[in-house]
This record gives sequence, C-alpha cells and structure tokens, in this order.
Amino acid sequence: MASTAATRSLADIPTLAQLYRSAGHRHVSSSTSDFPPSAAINARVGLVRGDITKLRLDAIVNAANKSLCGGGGVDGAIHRAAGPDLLTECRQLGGCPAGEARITRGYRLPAKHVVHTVGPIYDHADPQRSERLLRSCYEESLKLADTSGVKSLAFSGISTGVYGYPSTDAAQVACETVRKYLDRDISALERVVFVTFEQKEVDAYAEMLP
Ligand code: AR6
Repeated sequence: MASTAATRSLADIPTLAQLYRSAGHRHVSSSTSDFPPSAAINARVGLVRGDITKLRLDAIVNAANKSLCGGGGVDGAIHRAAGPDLLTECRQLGGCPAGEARITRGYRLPAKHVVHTVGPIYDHADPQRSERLLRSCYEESLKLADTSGVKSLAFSGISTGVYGYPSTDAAQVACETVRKYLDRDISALERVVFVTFEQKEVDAYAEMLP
C-alpha cells in the first residue's frame, strides 16, 4: 500500500542557491566541473534526499526498463504509488528503447506526469556507450518534459541501482546534461530537481555540483 508520508512541493525543496547559503551544506569546491558557477542556474536546480513518489511537481522521471511495464526500485515505487491506471497507459506505449523517454499521466501520484526513461545497463567493457546512453536519457527527458509544458521536473538516479552505473560517474553526466540544457536559454523549465535516495548518491552529487 502506498505510504501516506508527507508530500513535498516545490517550496519544500531547496535550490542549490539556498543550500549553498545554509550552514548545513557541505560545499565541496569541484575540480571536476567544466562549467563556471552560475547564480541563475543554482536558483533553477534543486537537490533533495527522499522518495521521488512524494514530490508534488509537474513531472518526475522514472528509471524504467524497455517494457515500460514496471519493475523493482524506483520504477516499482512509482507504479505502486500511481496505481494500476499507470500500467494501463504504459502498456499502450509499446515499450521504449534505452536512451529514449516517454511521458504519461501521474494518476494517484502527487506529480502530474511521469517521464519514463530507460537507462543503460552499465557495461564495464564499453563505458563510453553507457555514458552516451545515459546522457541521452537526461537530454530526451528534459526535451520531452519541456515540450509537454512541464515547468518542474525531478530526476531519480537513472541506472544507478540494479543497472549498476557508478553513482559518481552518473552524477557527473546528470549535472553536465542538465546544466547544458538549462544554459541553452530555449528552455521553459523553471526547476530541475535531483533526488538522491541512498547515501552513495548524496555523496556523488555533493562532489559534482559546482
Ligand atoms: N525515490 C527516489 N529514488 C529511488 C527510489 C525512490 N522511491 N527508489 C529507488 N531509488 P533503480 P536502474 C533510486 O534500481 O538502476 C527497475 O526494476 C535508487 O537508489 O530503481 O535504472 C526497472 O524496472 C537508485 O539510485 O533503477 C529496471 O528494470 C535509482 O533510484 C531497472 O530497475 C535507480 O535505481 C532499472 O534500473
């Protein structure tokens, strides 16, 4: 049964600008970022630890599989919280290849929509291919959300669970792709939120964000 723990709306999710101002945030000066710090971007990017199914935003991004018919991890949590109508709509989409994205309604979720993207299963023999596909997941999700009128969007850590993508490498791809997209200036997206769930992800984002 879906938990009744409190939902969080945009006002309850700190932006990077707010986190950097607050004493509690461990700001690691990143030597891994090619991007200069930007106050404008820091006001449009949020970071929160918790359950993505509790976020009352325009859309949340699901780490799905090619069938789009649900599974474990965040995918299972989203389907459980959204209820059976989500699966009915997903079935009509006929699957989704890795690196692409599809959008559905959110049904019983607090979020209005779900963007489903299929991350790569991390391939230690070909990390470049895995990176290309993960980058594509973020880009395609951002574009699809943006063209669908979504103004606030939250990402789970695509591929960083059972698909085995190392969290720090994945956080770098996520941060770079979102930064490039928001820098383009054609985006109507007002807020992009990174949702961390486990400690390893919290550490990975703390290291990556400029
Ligand atoms: N809220 C936010 N993040 C979560 C939540 C949650 N409720 N639950 C898990 N995570 P995973 P993948 C984080 O395994 O690696 C599914 O079975 C988790 O800590 O859900 O892309 C699909 O059907 C991790 O960082 O997705 C596919 O078959 C991140 O979500 C396969 O798993 C992604 O972990 C996809 O694997």
